[in-house]
Amino acid sequence: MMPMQTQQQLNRGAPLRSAGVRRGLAPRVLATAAPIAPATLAEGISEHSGLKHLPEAARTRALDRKANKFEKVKVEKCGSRAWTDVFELSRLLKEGNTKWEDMNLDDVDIRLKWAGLFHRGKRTPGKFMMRLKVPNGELDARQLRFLASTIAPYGADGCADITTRANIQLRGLTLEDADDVIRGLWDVGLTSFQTGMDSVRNLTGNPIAGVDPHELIDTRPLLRQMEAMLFDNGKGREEFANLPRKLNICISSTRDDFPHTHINDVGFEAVRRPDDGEVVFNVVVGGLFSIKRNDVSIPLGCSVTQSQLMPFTEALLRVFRDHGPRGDRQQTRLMYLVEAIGVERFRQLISEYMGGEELAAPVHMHSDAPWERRDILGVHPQRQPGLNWVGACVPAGRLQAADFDEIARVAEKYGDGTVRITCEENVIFVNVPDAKLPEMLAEPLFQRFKVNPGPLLRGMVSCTGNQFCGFGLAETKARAVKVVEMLEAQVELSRPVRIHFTGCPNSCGQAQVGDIGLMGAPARLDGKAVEGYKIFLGGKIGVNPELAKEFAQGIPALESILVPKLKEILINEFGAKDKTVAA
Ligand code: SRM
Ligand code: SF4
Repeated sequence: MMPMQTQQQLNRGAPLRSAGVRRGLAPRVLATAAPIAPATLAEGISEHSGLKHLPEAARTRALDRKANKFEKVKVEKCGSRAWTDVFELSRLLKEGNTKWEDMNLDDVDIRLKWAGLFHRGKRTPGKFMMRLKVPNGELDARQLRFLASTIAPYGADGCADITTRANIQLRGLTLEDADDVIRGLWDVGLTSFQTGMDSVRNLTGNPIAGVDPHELIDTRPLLRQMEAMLFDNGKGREEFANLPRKLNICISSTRDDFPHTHINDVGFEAVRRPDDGEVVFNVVVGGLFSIKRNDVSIPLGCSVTQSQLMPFTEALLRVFRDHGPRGDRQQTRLMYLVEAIGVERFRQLISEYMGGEELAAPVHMHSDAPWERRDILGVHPQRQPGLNWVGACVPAGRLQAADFDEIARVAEKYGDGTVRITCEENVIFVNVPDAKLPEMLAEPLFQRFKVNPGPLLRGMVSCTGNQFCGFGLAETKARAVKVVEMLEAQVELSRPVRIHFTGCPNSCGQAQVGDIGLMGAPARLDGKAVEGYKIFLGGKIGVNPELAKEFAQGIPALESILVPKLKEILINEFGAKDKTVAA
């Protein structure tokens, strides 16, 4: 537990509640923001500085007067130090040898994110969210049970979420317990390292990889290998700890584009080469959502073979690290580097970093046959005869400790003891024999996590929202479930409609990907400022992806206003029938 005195200090609001903190920075960071004189370089770079792995030009950018404040935090001490600091802080707190008020605020609020610990200082002071890495969203029963054990001790504060990157976030953790949880994660083959700040995010692939009759390649071994290479088997790779910004990478193996290559910084699209039938990957780069800009990725103009995939990814990361912008934080994502130097030069740099490796031209990938993006919830025959995958809807992705245990039990009893979690925040059981289906589907778990949910619940996605997230302008998860339930009671739809809720313009809930997107935004009601949403329409994923466009703004978040507004949209734009009106 957090010391009482500190809890009071946090509640009192000083100094953590300053404007700096609201933006994710403590006042002390702002105070140390003066540029470091070039003389520091001449004296040699501290082994603790984030400059250590940067070449001269990148150091200059990191030290520039115009470098953003996170660059200064990294110059002072590399985020990778959190990989040892977290154990030290946990130990000192457990022994009672340090107090919260004595700790470095940059470490607690910023650098610990490199170890996957996000202090939820604004909403739940003293409690941390821990973000994991689950490559390709695949978990086994042992891992699921361990996850249950990490949150169970925190009672009502402890819960978890499946994220929009097919990943797990644990909630309610204290820093005292972090060291034990990290060691336990390693023991079961998971990690929380390099999941936050300027690191590569969870690697996403096809959630039905290996069982999908339509996949071109099983994305799991590729992503596992990439994970091991990029993050040194979960222990953290210092060389990649000081990127200019986060980087999202995914591999898509079907025309459904389940991992959304169009909104990842780096997307690998599997395609079969017509001449020799080998599966290679067309590369697209620069997709991003942010407060300032939302864009789909653009073709890099090359394809990579399976044997080039790892060296290519490693080289791309080095190019981004060494050449990426480090000024205005809102202009540091990969797209800005690609635009600044041009697609050709960016591709050429990657090839140079690969030792002059030739990169082949992209391969024409789509057959002209129409393709409807598949809905993978429900029971589906696998490519292995007699076996099925069973997709179940986890409303808003929220899980309790008991849910993890129950998912593990069901996966072991009826499947092969593994599950996949998805970017739509759902869970897929695999390798279920035909004969076991009836008994499995009668399990109580599927009364809550429905295998055949309604047309809106099955496509509903929600970010964390202001329940835990300091950026949140609106509550999302609980409201999303409520609003969708109310709408399903009132309208009849002939096809599913995907509604994405996101609490602010960072768009972690991918509002622009949904058929309908709701984004937390200011609104007014009877002249007073209230929580509200913007509404987006028309997101498309897969072949010819499109981002949803803003349709309405300033909609108060009250169900009495939101539900009729969405009902009208469903009727006018999606052909819904009003069930409340007699025929
Ligand atoms: Fe996100 C920051 C949650 C997917 C764009 N995101 C945050 C933080 C860390 C802010 C904070 O410190 O509180 C949120 C943590 C809240 C919490 O307590 O959970 C947060 N993002 C999430 C998750 C959990 C949403 C969810 O409910 O699923 C997702 C975790 C993914 C994961 O497992 O790693 C999550 N975030 C995304 C996505 C979607 C995606 O990757 O497909 C995006 C948009 C795509 C993109 O990145 O281009 C996204 N998050 C952001 C941004 C805007 C980035 C930018 O360039 O400006 C921020 C703010 C930032 O990084 O400064 C942000
Ligand atoms: Fe937080 Fe905004 Fe991301 Fe939602 S979209 S998790 S509110 S940063």
